[in-house]
Amino acid sequence: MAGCFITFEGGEGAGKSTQIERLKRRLGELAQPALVTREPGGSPHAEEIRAFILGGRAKHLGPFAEALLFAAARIDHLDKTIVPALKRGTHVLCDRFADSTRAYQGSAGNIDKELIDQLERVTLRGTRPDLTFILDLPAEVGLARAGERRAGRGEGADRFEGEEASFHHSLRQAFLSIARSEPKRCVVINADQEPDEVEAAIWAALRARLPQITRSRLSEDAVRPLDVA
Ligand code: T5A
Repeated sequence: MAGCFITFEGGEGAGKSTQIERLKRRLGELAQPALVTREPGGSPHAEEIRAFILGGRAKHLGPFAEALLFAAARIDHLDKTIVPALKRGTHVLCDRFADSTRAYQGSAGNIDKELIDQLERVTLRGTRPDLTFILDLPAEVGLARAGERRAGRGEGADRFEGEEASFHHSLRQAFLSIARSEPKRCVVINADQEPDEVEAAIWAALRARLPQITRSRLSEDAVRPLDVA
């Protein structure tokens, strides 16, 4: 596909949304159009499923049923938003994707890995991220950040923020384990530093992994020889 598919993963309050907006801005300066989207959500039907899950209404069904709901939302998101954008040459920056199901429902929710593998295969149908940034930080630091932000908005903890500390610690290990198992796709970024430092680390990794999107499309157009054939 013409666009690059980049996902951001990590525990609660890791700084994904903050960094996605910064990256979109940088890419925009290079005339590299990027679409920002999120999971669960990112398409009208998937947003409905998001409200249902994060409102805690599927919790009593257990982690496998929740994984199926995340997958249903992902199918719609892929079909309506992600794949069309990639096909028209727009890069997609996605706040969480299939690795979150692996970590939250698979590892932390104790679902058999083989089952998660099968679900992922039928859900993604071959559309996998070109690059995944795993924003890593101690669970307590991320939860404190997310809690502060929610308090500022007068909101309470959502479905997963409200889980016990052990759940959040196992999430961190799950994301690190995904990164170890797929080193070509995943880059672990230390998210326990200032936003500018995190941004610089992400940009350096992007330049190393996907150099074609860190160059200006405008200057390429300027130097491209005329097609005289
Ligand atoms: N989920 C999702 C599953 O269980 N399975 C799945 O398959 C999927 C797709 C989604 C929930 O669903 C679960 C995981 C989640 O629990 P959400 O509301 O989308 O929920 O929440 P999160 O994805 O966790 O995102 P958050 O909004 O909580 O965190 P972000 O986006 O990682 O962090 P961000 O950038 O909003 O920053 C949080 C706060 O910290 C500050 C920001 O200003 C903000 O106030 N901040 C920093 N502070 C200090 N230093 C830095 N470097 C900072 N960077 C940001």
